[in-house]
Amino acid sequence: MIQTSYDKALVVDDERFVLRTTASLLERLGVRQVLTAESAEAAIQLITSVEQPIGLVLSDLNMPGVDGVDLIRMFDEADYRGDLILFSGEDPQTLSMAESLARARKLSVLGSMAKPVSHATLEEMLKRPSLQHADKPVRPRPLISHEDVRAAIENAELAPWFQPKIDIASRQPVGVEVLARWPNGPAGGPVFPDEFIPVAEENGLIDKLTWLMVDKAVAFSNSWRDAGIQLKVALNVSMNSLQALDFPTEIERRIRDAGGASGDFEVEVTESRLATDVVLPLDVLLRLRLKRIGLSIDDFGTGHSNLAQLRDLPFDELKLDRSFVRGALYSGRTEIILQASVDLAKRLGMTVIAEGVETLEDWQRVSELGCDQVQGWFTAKPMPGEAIAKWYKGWAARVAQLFPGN
Ligand code: G
Ligand code: G
Ligand code: MN
Repeated sequence: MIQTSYDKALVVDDERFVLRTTASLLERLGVRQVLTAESAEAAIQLITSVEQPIGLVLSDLNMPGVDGVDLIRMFDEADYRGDLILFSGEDPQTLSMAESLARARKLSVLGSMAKPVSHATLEEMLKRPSLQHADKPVRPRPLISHEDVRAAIENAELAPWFQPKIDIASRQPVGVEVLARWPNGPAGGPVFPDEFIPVAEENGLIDKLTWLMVDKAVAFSNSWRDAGIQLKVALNVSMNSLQALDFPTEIERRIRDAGGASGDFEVEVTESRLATDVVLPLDVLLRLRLKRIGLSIDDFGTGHSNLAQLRDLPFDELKLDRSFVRGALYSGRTEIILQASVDLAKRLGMTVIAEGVETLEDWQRVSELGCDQVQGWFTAKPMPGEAIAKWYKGWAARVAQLFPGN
């Protein structure tokens, strides 16, 4: 018997027989307590009322009065943060669409399966890594004010954290992505970018935030260089900031004034939450290129990143969105899209990096697809600049363990 990490699970189906058999399967697989619900409404009530959170929900996709689309919306609106397995008598294509819909809503879907639920399939699915954002708070916090964000930027309370990028062929760290962190927010604890980036964007503070990240990141970059560590530093810049024609000159000046070289930096173009249909200005991108600042298209496969941009704009790196990278393990269709994206980018002469690589299995898969680099929790979570040198040394030892013999 495997030992699952689930304390409490919930099975949702309108047929009692299915409830009973599935619940007993889960118990045999080591789940301590299994609750059941005969309707979506009853399930939502349990999810929102039970004190000890439910870690896993197995739900039928089609129940009287509630179809799969409603069901997924209900889980999302109930702010369910545990893992989810969908099952149904529908065809595999429908199941896979439902899975994608749930993922688009940021639900942590382990997978989907056809009825009847079998012991072997369930056992395999329970071993899959959870997609829960483990280092993020489970409940949304109260909204933070733009005064707080402004003060945090002006007092330089925000810090750049860094997540390594590794070259697959050489297994060497080649760069780091800068991710803004606010360690001591208004409520005392850390505040994550999902909360303060939108506030900064909506209140005209995003450029100030970018410059703070640049100034601080260049200082770290210098210290690594002095220690013999060469890492290209990738800054997240929202499309809104790139509308300003003087952006390239300003970023270059900041890098130079802080003692860095612009060729050691790149810009990851991220979607702005303000305007989703802004066009990236070619003149700004061209200027960045002339200054040897790398250009990376972020979150490829979602939102703003599209084929027209690949056609028209001089990107040198493509970052595959992590939702694709994770999904690749479980869906044939995703894998086809992923393979085509990688081939396309390679033929356009771009470097391809896979985000969200969490396991060695992910690493091997994206390596087989032809990706050049990986980034993700498998190699390292984002860390403060002071921690990079130590991590860098430790990585060499880990490579020797992970890939013995070469
Ligand atoms: O680790 P993570 O929670 O840091 O980042 C969440 C999101 O916030 C990512 O999509 C990332 O692009 C964005 N983000 C993180 N740091 C910055 C930043 O300095 N500027 C901008 N514009 N976006 C950032
Ligand atoms: O800019 P971008 O949206 O790509 O930001 C990267 C985001 O992904 C950050 O929120 C970062 O903390 C997160 N992240 C980085 N590596 C992993 C990973 O392996 N798994 C998951 N789930 N998130 C990751
Ligand atoms: Mn990014």
